[in-house]
Amino acid sequence: MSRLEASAPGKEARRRQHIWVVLPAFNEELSLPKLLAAIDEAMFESSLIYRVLVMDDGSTDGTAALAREAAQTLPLVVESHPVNLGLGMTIRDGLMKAAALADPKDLIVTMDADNSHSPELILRMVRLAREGHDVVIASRYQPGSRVRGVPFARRALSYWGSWLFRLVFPIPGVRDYTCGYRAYRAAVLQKVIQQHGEAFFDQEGFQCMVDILLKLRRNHDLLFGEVPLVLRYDLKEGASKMRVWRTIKNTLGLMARRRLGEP
Ligand SMILES: Nc1nc2c(ncn2[C@@H]2O[C@H](COP(=O)(O)OP(=O)(O)O)[C@@H](O)[C@H]2O)c(=O)[nH]1
Ligand SMILES: [Mg+2]
Repeated sequence: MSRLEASAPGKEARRRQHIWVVLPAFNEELSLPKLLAAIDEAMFESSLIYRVLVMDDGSTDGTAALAREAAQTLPLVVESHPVNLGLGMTIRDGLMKAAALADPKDLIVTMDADNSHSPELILRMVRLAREGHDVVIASRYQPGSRVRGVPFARRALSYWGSWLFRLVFPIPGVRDYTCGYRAYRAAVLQKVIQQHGEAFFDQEGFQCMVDILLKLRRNHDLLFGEVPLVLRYDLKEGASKMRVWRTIKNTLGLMARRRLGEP
């Protein structure tokens, strides 16, 4: 009884909400098995029905093979890019695929595949979404947020970035514009994909996360919320894949274009 749940006698069977966890993964063989086990445990303890979508981005290590092996025992789909296309295109393809598979009432979650985000937080994101939020962000800037093991320069960058975004592009309810850990109501993504197609996700690098928010912000009906993130960067296996200067340059360029009203 996973897809369809029995209802009261005489009523039609109802489908319970599914949580689609999209994992953009580039050479994450060290983290992926632990993360998949942690997601499964968290979903089981929270009594949530889930599917994982591993979006392998042309990894050259064992990421794709490990994911396919895990698919034997876990509710998991693997999609692979033949070559490395970068985070933006991977988020695009992961969200498009999840939106195509999901029911409008489902929730689509993206999180890093590097073990720095705890899947236990998904339960709170689900609660906020069920209480009426359309997008829920795991935020480093809420009471109760904690950050462990992030180098000072990265921390400072993200902190001042948050201030700049709030000043230039305020979105009620949003303080963390760049974190990759988010939940979207599936209906919201399905609608923008129906309207704009894959062109909705046109930023190639790490600035894709900001870009999605700036585009969704145009829809004034949407409600954004945040839950406090405990970022365990100290648990991250391997180095960060973010090219910091390139990301700063691309993000500032994106802000300037959006401010000037260009697409
Ligand atoms: N698809 C794809 N994913 C990437 C790439 N670079 C990083 N990622 C993924 O994006 C997420 C964020 O990268 P990460 O190194 O954790 O960045 P940081 O946490 O901001 O330092 C992780 O899940 C990575 O596997 C890339 O070139 N392609
Ligand atoms: Mg990370």
